[in-house]
Amino acid sequence: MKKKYSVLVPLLCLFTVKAAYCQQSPVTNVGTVTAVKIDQQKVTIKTTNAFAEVDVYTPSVIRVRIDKQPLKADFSYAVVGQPLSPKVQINETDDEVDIVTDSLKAIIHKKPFAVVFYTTDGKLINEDEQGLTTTWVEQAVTTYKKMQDDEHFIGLGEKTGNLDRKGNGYTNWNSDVYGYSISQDPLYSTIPFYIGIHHQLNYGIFLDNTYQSDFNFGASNNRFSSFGARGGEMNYYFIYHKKVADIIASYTWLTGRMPMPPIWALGYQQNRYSYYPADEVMRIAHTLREKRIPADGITLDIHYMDKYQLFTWNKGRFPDPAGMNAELNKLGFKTTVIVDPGIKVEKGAAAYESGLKDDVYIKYPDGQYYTGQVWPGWCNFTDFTNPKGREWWRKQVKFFAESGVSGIWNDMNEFSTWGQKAPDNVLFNYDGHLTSMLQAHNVYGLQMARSSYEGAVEHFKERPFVLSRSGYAGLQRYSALWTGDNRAEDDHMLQGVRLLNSLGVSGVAFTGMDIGGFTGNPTTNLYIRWMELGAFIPYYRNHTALNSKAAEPWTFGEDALDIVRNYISLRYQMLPYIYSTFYNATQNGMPVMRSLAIDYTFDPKVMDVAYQNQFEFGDAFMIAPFESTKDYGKVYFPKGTWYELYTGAKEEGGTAKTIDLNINKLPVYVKGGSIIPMQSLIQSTAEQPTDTLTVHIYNGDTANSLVYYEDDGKSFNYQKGDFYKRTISLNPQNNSITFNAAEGSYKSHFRFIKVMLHGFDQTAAVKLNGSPLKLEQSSFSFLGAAANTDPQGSAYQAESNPVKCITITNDQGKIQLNY
Ligand code: NBV
Repeated sequence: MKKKYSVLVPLLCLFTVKAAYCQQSPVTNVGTVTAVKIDQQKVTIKTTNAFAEVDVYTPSVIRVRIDKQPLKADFSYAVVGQPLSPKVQINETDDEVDIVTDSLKAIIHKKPFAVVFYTTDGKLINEDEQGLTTTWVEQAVTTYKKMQDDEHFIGLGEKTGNLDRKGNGYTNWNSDVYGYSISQDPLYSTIPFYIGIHHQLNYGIFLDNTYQSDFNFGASNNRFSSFGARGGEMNYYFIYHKKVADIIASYTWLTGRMPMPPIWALGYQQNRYSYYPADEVMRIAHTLREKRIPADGITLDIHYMDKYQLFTWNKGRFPDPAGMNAELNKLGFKTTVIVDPGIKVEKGAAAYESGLKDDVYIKYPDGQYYTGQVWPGWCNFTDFTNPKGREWWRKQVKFFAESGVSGIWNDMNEFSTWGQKAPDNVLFNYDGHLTSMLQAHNVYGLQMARSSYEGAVEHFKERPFVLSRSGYAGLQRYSALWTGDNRAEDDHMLQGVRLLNSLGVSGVAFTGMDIGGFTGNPTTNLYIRWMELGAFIPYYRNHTALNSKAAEPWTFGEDALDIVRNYISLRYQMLPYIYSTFYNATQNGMPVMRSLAIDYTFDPKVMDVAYQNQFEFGDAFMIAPFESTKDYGKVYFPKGTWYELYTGAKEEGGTAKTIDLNINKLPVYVKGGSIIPMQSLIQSTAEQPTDTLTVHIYNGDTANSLVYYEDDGKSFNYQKGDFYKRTISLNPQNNSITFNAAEGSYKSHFRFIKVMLHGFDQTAAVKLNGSPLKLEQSSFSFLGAAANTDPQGSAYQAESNPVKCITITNDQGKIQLNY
């Protein structure tokens, strides 16, 4: 057969018969290497069909760029980490170029060009799929990686579906997806970063290309995983570490980390589309206080504007916005307002005219303004990829500062024109690299959020809170992200958990979803479950749509209110722990809400669809969310010891257990070894807790530590060292608990530390800095700090799981406890 073809094909072509097999392939491969230049940590390559560059950024991060044309000057909206000067050895032979760092080895094969990554001890981590490697189909470029045996994938940001992305394909094109389905793709954001896992190894790949991008993790093929984009160059960063947490740290080193949020943004936020007029806003605020529902934020949706025109107040509804916001502040509330990118085309309107004057609006190639329709009617859109556009927007943000606003909520920034696709041919400055919608679309939201953030930093006196619906890799530097218009359905609550977990894996630590559901009306039980869950979600905001039933905590009856109040109250008591966990995110990118795949990557159970919704909240808590309709559920406990939060009952790791579900209680467990600083109940972060910090410590087999962090929660002084920080550690090997000396110039609010010991040997003698000390028996409850609403069964079982405690003075020096 073969022989016959080899004779026939040239013959047929010779006679110019138009047969498929003699036409030129529409697929171009990168080809073989024809020239190599090695320059310290960078290898520049020419192949038969392309130009490539392999650059070592750190011992663990290697960048690969490939294009059909000579590589353009480097430019990225996502990347802020610049190549360090790591120790690297590069050797060239006839067949390959070998790059060796302290962490990994990359081999560039020459014939044909293909990249393979190994550990330094020779284990294969990731390799180009032979025969496919990097190819172009017209303008679209794709890199194909061999699918390794039993390879799994996590991440890729805001993507629906299972935790394990294997078997699926995904597209990135930021879209306005009102009431999206739980399998819909794409949604609002693009984070082209994922982690591959196989043979006890894990690696990350970040494709930094803002054109529409496509990822395939074995969808409709069993040969490869692939990533590519419909235009631009192949530009990816390969990251290797032994632990997923370190891969996230490297990825966020590259794309940046979140700044310290204002502490009020970690409290409960009450939202609705829309609260107006001002009296209604005040009624909501007063009701929260009267009903002892702790809260910090009120959010104003589009109706605060005058005919939906940006940078206006509807004076009929809000006659004195600054006065209203000041009154809210006095009650311990901060105001967040929504902004959309569309500026109504209206002669004489101040913002519109000033944008025209500063020439900030997007245009067609013939110089006419692009006009699209949204809320206010026909609109122009600021080019946020233009430094001029961003500067203009920053100036406008002053309007909010003058009205006493503290947070900016960027909506519709995909950007959306009633869900219709905007034309491809509109032009964007792209920071001096003139381009079209095709390349700029996916970064529009990121650049808008950036402009809002930078404007707010400039004009608000305090740390701003910025929220965005759309984004691209690196968004975490400016903004929190929420998952848009979900539905009031059980599977949406669970899908939401996976979306947030995936965003966490992908570098976005500050995330939220509309708690209670945006479209539709939740049942009472679903509402309760979702609000309980919200206490363990980074951005805790209840929101619902225009025509849905009210969803404030008192709108589902007294029983629901009691339960919900308990959880919001618990959230406020946990704030020292949550704030410290956010601090951790600012330092190493670790998400606040964590898929179990981060800490228990190689435990196959965590990818099991039965357990994939379980997640950790910081280092200490594991939450097992279930549909509100279920009476029982199966929980998996990864290795280690676990304690049920409410009773202290122990669960051994490596087992699964069916538990009864009770609507009063969200299944929450504490990991052995955990250190959880908590405070007394407050109604808002504007209120001071008592002067005792309660530090819960749970016995465990392995050493553990927590960096406790405190500052004023609102100013930028922490950047000048005005913080209070100390590492608290548990070392079961020598039976010690250590509070390292405090660092920073900030004086802790807490004069006393109450150490609560859970699961420790009761007969052991405890010593404080060497002197014997008597422990007290303690009884307490995690729920029920809100008076008289301790749900049945939530009290700690003092007899079977006694807790002992001591109160010590918060000495800034080192404190050592031995047990
Ligand atoms: O501004 C109104 C809504 C907002 O409440 C929601 O959170 C956004 O995701 N917004 C979308 C506009 C369109 C709603 C149909």
